[in-house]
Amino acid sequence: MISRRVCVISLAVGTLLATGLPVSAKSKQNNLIRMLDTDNDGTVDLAEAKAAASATFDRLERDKDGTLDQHELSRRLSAKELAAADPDHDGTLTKDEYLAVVEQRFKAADPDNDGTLDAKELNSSAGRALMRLLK
Ligand SMILES: [Ca+2]
Ligand SMILES: [Ca+2]
Ligand SMILES: [Ca+2]
Repeated sequence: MISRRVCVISLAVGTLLATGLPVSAKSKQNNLIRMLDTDNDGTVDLAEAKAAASATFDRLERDKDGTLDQHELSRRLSAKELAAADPDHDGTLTKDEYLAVVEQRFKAADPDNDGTLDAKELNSSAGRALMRLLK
């Protein structure tokens, strides 16, 4: 699957409708949304989160053995979280396993269950846990 990010990135620059959003502290979060929001609808859906996570996986996967170990994951997952996400208990995550954690965290960050994350949801503790896997 090829990300649509490349073609949409130029659109994202032009469409900055920050009117309804208070507080300057939010602007960092908005940058985050714009970075992930490849269809430019103002929210992050699961496909967008997974596309970002997949790119992050490839970036973190320095020794190119196809999996992320605790060292490569750094502090994105605790040892306990890694163990829970690692059904074959070999101490590493394949991309599928990594994306499964992303999906779990996405759902945890989407309490209204509408399939998208807005700025407020991304900024919740569950949303921030998700973001750690995406960047
Ligand atoms: Ca979107
Ligand atoms: Ca590796
Ligand atoms: Ca939502």
